[in-house]
Amino acid sequence: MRIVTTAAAQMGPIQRSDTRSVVVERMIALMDEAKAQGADFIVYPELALTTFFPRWYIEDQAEVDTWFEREMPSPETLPLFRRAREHGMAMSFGYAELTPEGQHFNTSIIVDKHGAIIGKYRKIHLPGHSEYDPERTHQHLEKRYFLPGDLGFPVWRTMGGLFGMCVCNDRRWPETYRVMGLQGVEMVALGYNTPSINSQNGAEGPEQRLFHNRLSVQAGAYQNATWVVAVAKAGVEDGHPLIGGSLIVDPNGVIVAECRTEEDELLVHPCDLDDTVFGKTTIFDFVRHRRVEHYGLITSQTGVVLPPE
Ligand code: ING
Repeated sequence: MRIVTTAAAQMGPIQRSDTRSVVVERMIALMDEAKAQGADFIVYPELALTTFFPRWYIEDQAEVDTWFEREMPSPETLPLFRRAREHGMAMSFGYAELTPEGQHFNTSIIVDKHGAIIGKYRKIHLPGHSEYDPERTHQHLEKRYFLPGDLGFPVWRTMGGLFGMCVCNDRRWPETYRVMGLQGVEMVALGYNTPSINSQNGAEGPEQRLFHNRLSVQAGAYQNATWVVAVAKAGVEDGHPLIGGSLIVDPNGVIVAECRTEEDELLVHPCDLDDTVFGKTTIFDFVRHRRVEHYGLITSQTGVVLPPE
């Protein structure tokens, strides 16, 4: 038994006018509740410190940069790191990273129970667009504000197991989980900010968004025999609704806990990392069953092969 009692700390909306300090207070309240329920590890959403600012078209780079953190821990997040160390609790959260070289990433980190940042991931699959699109009901300018991640999908040995991260749109791509699965990952921690409606197809509403969230996360977990903890920033931010539906999914793809609200809401579950062993040594024993020599076409393909005229 290698139990990591894991808390999914879903957060409700963060308004454009909310300060980071007020947000950190909410994160600490969730952390205290997680401690009271015996959690060893707490996972927060993507861009957990601010509103989902990529919905706004901003031309002035200095204004864009106000949404980014130049250092971590930053002055506003120091109380969170301190409380985590007091609780002896590991944590993962997402934030907008501005590097000393001036590069902008949609980043998430894993911090161990001593308060040391042991892992960093930068979002690779950036959805949306880079220029203002008047056709859309709302903007989604991640391609404008962030560079694609340059760290790959690492897996770290910590908390007695193998942990990895991804961010939001990454969870929709099977490659994300498989690259970590091939490294033996036993728990993937991810946050998301997913609009409840599609900016290009009004027909797709929250029900379908929630369905695709479950589908993507359950498939990733099952097909790589890993736990997946997927945590939403939810609710209405300055009039723009985001889905909730945070999940803890076990290595068989079974949802063991799911949020019901679009507010700050905590899930806590004793995740036994040994529950990954059966899948990894039977149906998804990659060494015995994958036939990489036959996959060449897939790795060389760049886009969709259209049917003959
Ligand atoms: N948000 C959304 C997500 O991938 C999206 C964007 C929603 C893309 C639905 C495609 C379909 O969950 C972020 N931040 O990636």
